[in-house]
Amino acid sequence: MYEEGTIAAIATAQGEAGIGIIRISGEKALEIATKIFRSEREKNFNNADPRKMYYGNIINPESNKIVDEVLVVYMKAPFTYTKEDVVEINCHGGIVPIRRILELILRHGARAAEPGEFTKRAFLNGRIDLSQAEAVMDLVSAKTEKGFDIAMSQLEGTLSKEIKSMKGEVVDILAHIEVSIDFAEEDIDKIALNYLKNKCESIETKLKHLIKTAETGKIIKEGIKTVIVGRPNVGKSSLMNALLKENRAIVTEVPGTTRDAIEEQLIVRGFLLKIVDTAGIRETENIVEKIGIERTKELFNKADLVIFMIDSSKKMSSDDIQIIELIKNRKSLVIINKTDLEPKIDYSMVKELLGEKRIIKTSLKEDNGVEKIEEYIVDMIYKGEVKNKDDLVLTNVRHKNALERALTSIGEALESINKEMALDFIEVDIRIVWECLGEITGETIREDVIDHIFSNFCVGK
Ligand SMILES: Nc1nc2c(ncn2[C@@H]2O[C@H](COP(=O)(O)OP(=O)(O)OP(=O)(O)O)[C@@H](O)[C@H]2O)c(=O)[nH]1
Ligand SMILES: [Mg+2]
Repeated sequence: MYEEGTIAAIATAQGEAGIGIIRISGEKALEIATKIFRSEREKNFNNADPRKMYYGNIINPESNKIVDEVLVVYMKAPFTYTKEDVVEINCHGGIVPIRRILELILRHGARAAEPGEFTKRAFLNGRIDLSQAEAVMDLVSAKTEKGFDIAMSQLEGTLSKEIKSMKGEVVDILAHIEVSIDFAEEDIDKIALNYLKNKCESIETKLKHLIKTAETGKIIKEGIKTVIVGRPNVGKSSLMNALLKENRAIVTEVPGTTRDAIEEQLIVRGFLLKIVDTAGIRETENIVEKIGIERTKELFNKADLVIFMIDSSKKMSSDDIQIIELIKNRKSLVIINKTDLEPKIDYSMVKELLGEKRIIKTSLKEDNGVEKIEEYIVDMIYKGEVKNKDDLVLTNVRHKNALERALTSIGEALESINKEMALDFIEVDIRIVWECLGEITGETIREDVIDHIFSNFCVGK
């Protein structure tokens, strides 16, 4: 699993940029740099002070030609990203200099790093645990501020700490079982069983809470799939445009304007919203419109949130009632639009049919109510599962799966306790819990799984 040797890779994105960085990590990092780097200030780079930037040139030692003008820094083990000797070369940010320098490094004793290999070394050398290493990847790939904040907090160890504390409790339970097995061979002490039961229940509660946050975590990482539905002409495309703050969808006074769904992504108060404006739903003979409506229904089924729009200047129709049936058991928000016009809608009927749902009144013509919709979306994300907005949130499916397996086993342990089964039985389940928790931080995970995790990283990270 730990491939020896000094590794090198381009750490910055490849394209035209101010600078590009090439990173070398391993025993030979300094030796390689000394071969190819010439600096006025330090003739022998082997004697370079750690963490000091040196100005100079990368030279091809075979031809003595200058490859690029650079800044180089040497970082001495173990106080580096990988806990090994690291050299970073800052060169001009074009594709040619970066690749030439990397080739030179590879010719002088390093090998090309695998995807995520620097971070893998940081993990294998014990600087960070596996969940923190995964957070590094989430940081790099974060598309929203919230996604970034959560990854940052996991890198700092919020999740690791929680898992460690749970593991501590599990170890206590195991120790208790060991002692009880040794001392009370025949009749298991009631007090001991009660103690075990309380401990297991406490862990069960914590696991359940953490697993629940995964729903929020998924939304933060992948975005909220939102679909706007309603009868033709109620203002769906106008809402899409208002949220996007641009005229993306065509808005006209003709009902049936939107024929094919339009999907856009936008950031609402730090969250990614994947929003779809759809063809208005109504009974129709028009074939194009019919297909559009069918597609609306498909999108509807995949959505995390359904925004159902009604026109307050019209009476509700059977088409509305049909949509209400569809959203009954869905996370949905009701918007009553066109409140600037003379109301024709029967509000008591709205209340009766949709009383449970959150209703927001808007006039998109007068730019009224969009803020409330944004607020609702943010609240919806946090509601229930995450009380405090800085709480720990699960964003990784692997972590969630491990916790779900831990939860199953703790449930089985509790069942055995309730049946007053032999302690050995209980112990087996508790050990599984311990292993599942260790998979998250990386102590009890198979090598091939670790390799697989890092293979999804980018090269140079
Ligand atoms: N008075 C008033 N008119 C509005 C309001 N919101 C939208 N409209 C108008 O209503 C008409 C229809 O708006 P759209 O946004 O195209 O409605 P839609 O639901 O996308 O319609 P389809 O694509 O046909 O299903 C346009 O003429 C809008 O300018 C509002 O709050 N008040
Ligand atoms: Mg439309």
